[in-house]
Amino acid sequence: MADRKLHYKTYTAPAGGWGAAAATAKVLLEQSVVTKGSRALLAMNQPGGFKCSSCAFPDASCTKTFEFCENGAKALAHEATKFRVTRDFFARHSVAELMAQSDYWLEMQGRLTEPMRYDAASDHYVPVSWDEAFATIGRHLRGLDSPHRAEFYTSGRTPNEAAFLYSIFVREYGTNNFPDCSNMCHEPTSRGLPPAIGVGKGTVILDDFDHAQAIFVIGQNPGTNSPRMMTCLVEARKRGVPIVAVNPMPERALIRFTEPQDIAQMATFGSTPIASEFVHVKIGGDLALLKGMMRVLFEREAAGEAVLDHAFIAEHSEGFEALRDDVMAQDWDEIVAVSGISEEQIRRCAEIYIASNATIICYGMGLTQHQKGSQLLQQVANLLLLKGNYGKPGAGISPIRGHSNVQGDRTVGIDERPSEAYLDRVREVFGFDPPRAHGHHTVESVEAMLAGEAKVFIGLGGNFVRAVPDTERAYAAMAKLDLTVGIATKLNRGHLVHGKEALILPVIARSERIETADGEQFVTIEDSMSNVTASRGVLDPASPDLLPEVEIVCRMAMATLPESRVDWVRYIDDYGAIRDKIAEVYPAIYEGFSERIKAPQGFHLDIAPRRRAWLTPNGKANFLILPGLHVDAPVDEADMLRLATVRSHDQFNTTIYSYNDRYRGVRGGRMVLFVNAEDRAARGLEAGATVALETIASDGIARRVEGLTLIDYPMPRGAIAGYYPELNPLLPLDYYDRTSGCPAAKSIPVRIAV
Ligand SMILES: Nc1nc2c(c(=O)[nH]1)N[C@H]1C(S)=C(S)[C@@H](COP(=O)(O)OP(=O)(O)OC[C@H]3O[C@@H](n4cnc5c(=O)[nH]c(N)nc54)[C@H](O)[C@@H]3O)O[C@H]1N2
Ligand SMILES: Nc1nc2c(c(=O)[nH]1)N[C@H]1C(S)=C(S)[C@@H](COP(=O)(O)OP(=O)(O)OC[C@H]3O[C@@H](n4cnc5c(=O)[nH]c(N)nc54)[C@H](O)[C@@H]3O)O[C@H]1N2
Ligand SMILES: [Mo]
Repeated sequence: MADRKLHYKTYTAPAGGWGAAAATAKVLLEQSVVTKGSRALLAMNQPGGFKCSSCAFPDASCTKTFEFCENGAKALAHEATKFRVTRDFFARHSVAELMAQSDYWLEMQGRLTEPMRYDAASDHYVPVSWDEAFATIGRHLRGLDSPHRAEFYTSGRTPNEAAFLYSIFVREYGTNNFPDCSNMCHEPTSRGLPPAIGVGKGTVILDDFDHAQAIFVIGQNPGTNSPRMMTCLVEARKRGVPIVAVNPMPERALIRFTEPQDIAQMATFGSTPIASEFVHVKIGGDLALLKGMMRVLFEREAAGEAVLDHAFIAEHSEGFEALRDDVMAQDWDEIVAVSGISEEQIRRCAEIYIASNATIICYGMGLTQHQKGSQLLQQVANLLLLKGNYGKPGAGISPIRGHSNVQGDRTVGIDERPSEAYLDRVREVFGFDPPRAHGHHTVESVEAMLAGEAKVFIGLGGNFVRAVPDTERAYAAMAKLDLTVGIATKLNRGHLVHGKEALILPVIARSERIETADGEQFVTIEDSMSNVTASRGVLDPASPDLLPEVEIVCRMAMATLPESRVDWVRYIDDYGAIRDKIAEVYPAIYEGFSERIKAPQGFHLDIAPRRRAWLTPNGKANFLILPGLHVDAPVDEADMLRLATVRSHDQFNTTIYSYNDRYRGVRGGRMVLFVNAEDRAARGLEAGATVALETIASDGIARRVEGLTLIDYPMPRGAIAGYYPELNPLLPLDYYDRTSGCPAAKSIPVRIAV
């Protein structure tokens, strides 16, 4: 059904500014946490306080007084909310009734308060003791004929200490089945970059933004998804640094932004233009654009100029000639046709790149979520290598991660394809033999459920069933399981689409204090720029019956592995002891963890390319080739549109804060499609028409979403956008990047049906 209250009006004001300030006040009011929330906001991202859970962009708490971020405030308000989901709530609503409610409604019910178990006879969740809950998990896991029949999901809010212990527990149990939210997100970074530059992480730190001479922001919407990054962009722009934004959607904050911290700007309703060059690329057109830019560099060299860093290339890299041959084989007509960008503008972008001696390229889901996402990132790495943009101030590659600790979780062992060296360390440190066979990533875990091979699903945070592709099939997959466990702060759809038995285990949130028998504990997280910091909650837990994630992991392990070699009892109370073990397993990067974490602003993990050291098999940075210009398989159907599923300004992944998307001018609904007016008219449709969308796929499965309102929007021809997770039913499970396993959620081939 179409949204009845839907309203659309082009947004012309700058992003940020008073709109952001007003939205912050409103959300604190809505969640009834004005005083408590404001107090907590002051502790957020400050030394001695806790880390914002809304994104992984580093905070500048050490240099700036108060970083204001509207979406950080929303995340906090929703966590500190006064609303509660109690046993009475579950007694009032059957699971079938709850299933009929929207994701927004579920979120608005508030914080979970005590462990619950699913009672099939009444179709209600009923209270269960913690002891009984852990006994249930232990019984199921011990009862499986193979440990590979269990899937252990992690979402990236989980702190290092809990994630590390989880990775040890699951490996001692006997499997590497670690589907992770990262598998749907920056896995192309983790898998694509190591063969190129030796690490699967960014090479930039926050300071570099002060030294950059050019910044590219590709496939990323920082004004909404990493608002703290806007401070860096505003400051760079004020210094006259060119900023090139590459996006099929002219995201408002990339065009004009008012810094809510800038009192003068706020008072005068001023704003800063952000992008000096807005590149309105087609969906999936980035490879052609990158090759076009590289082509300009090679053409200039062929004409006798020296625009490349030849010394760097000679000393540090391999594969240069092969890259040049590949790039020069693409002709301009095709580059322009596939990217949707004129040769003239591509040349301007290349000139900006050539003129800069220190360039940062940032990117997000617009690059990773394609069928060849991993290899596409290697082309980003190539462009940077050509001018030696690694290991000098102001330069490097900067994947902007999503969840606040998604990078940290992977660093400390959440990895379905662990290295031999790591497994050897685990054996030495903990004295058990970890399994060597690779486990399931997210898509493979759903496939295992569909095939009836998987029996148990444990979700350490997140909302798996709403985040994964192919919603209907995912629901069916979960229903086949014997046991599903959701370890969470808030009620979500994942708790309602459950196995034969099901548990909801509520946790202490990031903003809340953790007290154990040993006293107050803190946790640590690693941000998108490899900075590790402490996080200490300041609020009282939402209920006395919550447990910290660390304790939940330890007690699951104790219930499952009575003969365990690991001192779980100790780790429940002493988080310092966990950090000591992290240091033992990862001496190269975490040596002296407990001491180093005492620094108020934390410490940086070593990033080898910053030293121009290359942890690749040949010890060099490698130019890698991706032939052709397409990152998604071309589809031979005249009616085809490429669908990008994106986030609105008022959601955090599957958590919906409201039905508005301020900067895109949408109010009162999420069932919308942003479409180019000519594409709409070519189909004989009026603006505001309600349509259905169908996936074009050859697997014989019909995928359709109804009730979508067409909004005329400056999209390139052939491109269409709508919201995640509402459009996940259109994303086929096997439509993913084969190198990383990441679903291609930004380039689903679809057709409009009426
Ligand atoms: N408030 C808030 N903050 C968040 C999140 C949230 O949901 N809400 N989610 C967190 C998480 S887990 C993540 S991963 C990040 C996500 O942050 P982003 O990466 O910014 O996320 P998206 O909104 O999915 O899409 C990014 C952009 O890609 C563009 N795009 C789509 N297709 C293409 C393409 O083919 N090429 C190019 N160049 N661009 C394209 C879209 O128009 C959009 O502007 O944010 C994190 N922070
Ligand atoms: N079509 C499409 N699909 C996508 C994407 C897309 O762009 N398009 N993006 C993908 C990306 S980038 C990601 S990262 C995934 C996100 O996938 P997930 O990480 O699985 O999803 P979230 O919505 O972030 O999870 C929200 C839930 O986490 C729980 N939670 C919140 N805080 C905490 C905490 O501190 N501890 C614990 N234990 N639980 C907590 C709450 O109960 C909340 O309901 O989705 C992916 N799916
Ligand atoms: Mo993400």
